[in-house]
Amino acid sequence: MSIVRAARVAGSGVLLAVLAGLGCGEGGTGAPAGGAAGAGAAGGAGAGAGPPASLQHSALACHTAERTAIPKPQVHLAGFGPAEPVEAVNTACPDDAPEISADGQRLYLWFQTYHDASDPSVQFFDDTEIRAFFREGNGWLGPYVYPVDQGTEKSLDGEVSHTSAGDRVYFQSLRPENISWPKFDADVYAADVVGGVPQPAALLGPPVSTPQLDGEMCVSRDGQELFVSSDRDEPGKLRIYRFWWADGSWQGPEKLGAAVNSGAGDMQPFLMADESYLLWTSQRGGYPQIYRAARLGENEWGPAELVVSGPPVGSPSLTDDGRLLCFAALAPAMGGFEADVYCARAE
Ligand SMILES: [Ca+2]
Ligand SMILES: [Ca+2]
Repeated sequence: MSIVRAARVAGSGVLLAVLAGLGCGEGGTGAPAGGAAGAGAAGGAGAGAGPPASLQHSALACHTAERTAIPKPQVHLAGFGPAEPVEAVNTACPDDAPEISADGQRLYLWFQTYHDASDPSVQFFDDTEIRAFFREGNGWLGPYVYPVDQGTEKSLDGEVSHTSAGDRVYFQSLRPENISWPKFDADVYAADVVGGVPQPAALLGPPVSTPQLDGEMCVSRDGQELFVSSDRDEPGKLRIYRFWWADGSWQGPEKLGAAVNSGAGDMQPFLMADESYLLWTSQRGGYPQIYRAARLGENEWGPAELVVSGPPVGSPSLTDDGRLLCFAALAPAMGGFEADVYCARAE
């Protein structure tokens, strides 16, 4: 989910009531994917087609069948066809923060059952989940619950990001293990994925997570870098920071330069598997749109180019062959927001 939106929702006081009175936990330091992260590595989510037997079908239902119209996004990438909604996964409720897997066989998203977060009946921790879908022919099987919340008492989990091999998942979460729980600020978590199922996750403590907002990150597909959205330098202003794995721990941060971090709100990074481009969501145009910048060096980036415009759009990801781009498109709805997943394919 958008940590910007999450912060706004928290301001309503609904969440604060949920969070009151709970203590602060302590987490370990996560390690990146071990060994070679080759495509199709045994034991990873990439092994085999279809859902793992232990994944359960979602029991959460959208509270309304009434669809909110979302203006069609425009893709400005040479060689790409138009963006199309992924109707097999979209509902009348928010289907947000998608990730397409490296091989295009799995699609993950963040789902919530309601729009109106000011409704006191909303159960923040119970009415959201990470969903997984599995490609079957031209469609998608699902929704299955993707249980990144194993081993914690309660959690509000956000956008997931996987290595190419699918053996490691990174995501943002609000849970009692957070650094500054019960303050509403996401932290970054990571878990091994065994047989397509995430194992209990560990908090990535400093320098990756801070007492400020940290989330909506991506792990590089080789598992050796993290790009994290955070307002650690200026509360309320999201910027993208880079971390890298060396000497057995995460090093950093390095703030990305002005080509990426405009100061207007930059978030939701995605590094392409061949590391040619970073894609991300920027509010430099006045509302969220998707941009990309060529990678010229370790932390050197070319000028920002608009990739997807239209309604507010965000959370880009691409398959490792760079031929399938998926993202979320948003519209205001019923006092909250509606989001659907769109994808565009290289022709
Ligand atoms: Ca934090
Ligand atoms: Ca939707």
